[in-house]
Amino acid sequence: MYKLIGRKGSGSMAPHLALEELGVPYTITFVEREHLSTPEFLKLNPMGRVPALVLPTGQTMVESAAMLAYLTTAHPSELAPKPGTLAHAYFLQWLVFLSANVYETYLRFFYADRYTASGEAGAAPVKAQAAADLEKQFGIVEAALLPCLAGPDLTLADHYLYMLSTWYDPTAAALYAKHPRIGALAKRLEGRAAVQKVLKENA
Ligand SMILES: N[C@@H](CCC(=O)N[C@@H](CS)C(=O)NCC(=O)O)C(=O)O
Repeated sequence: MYKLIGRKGSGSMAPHLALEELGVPYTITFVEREHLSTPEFLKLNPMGRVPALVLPTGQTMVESAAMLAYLTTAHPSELAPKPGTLAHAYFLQWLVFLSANVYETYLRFFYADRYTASGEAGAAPVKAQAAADLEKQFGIVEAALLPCLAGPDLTLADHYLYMLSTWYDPTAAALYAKHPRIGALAKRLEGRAAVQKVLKENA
């Protein structure tokens, strides 16, 4: 049994979607932000961030993109290309691109004050740069969709993109209006029972 620790609507949605789609036994525990700085949680993730995933063997792993790479290898399915293929190379490429760039840019956008030593005045330009970076990054993703990230077939990298699209400010719909391929992918994913279930649990 996997045990996922997350917060509603946060980065834990990506492994939550993966566990649900792969049909493996798991539990999800949603914690409040204050819990992330407790000694109990810091033992699981010294960065004090969710998600954290306790594996069936009892050890814990962190980093959402690594969780998807791991889970799709441990539980092969049609939602990830076979390791060693070109499609798998692109699957990994986009997982890392999304987590290293888009996720990170969202953190600068929503927590701009953490990225400056000059208080509120410093936060505004950090946030503005992050907004510009998000536009560029989503533009790169839109151009790459064929119609999915790793090629013609849906993979869990697309679910990761979907999670990130739901964080768009002011609304996901505004992102989809600018980037119709990302919008079409989101609509397709929202038609999946596993995605609906996870969305409901994160509401
Ligand atoms: N690179 C990490 C990022 C994790 C992360 O930043 N999580 C956010 C939630 S989306 C968090 O726990 N923030 C709590 C905080 O910073 O106080 C991953 O992909 O798992």
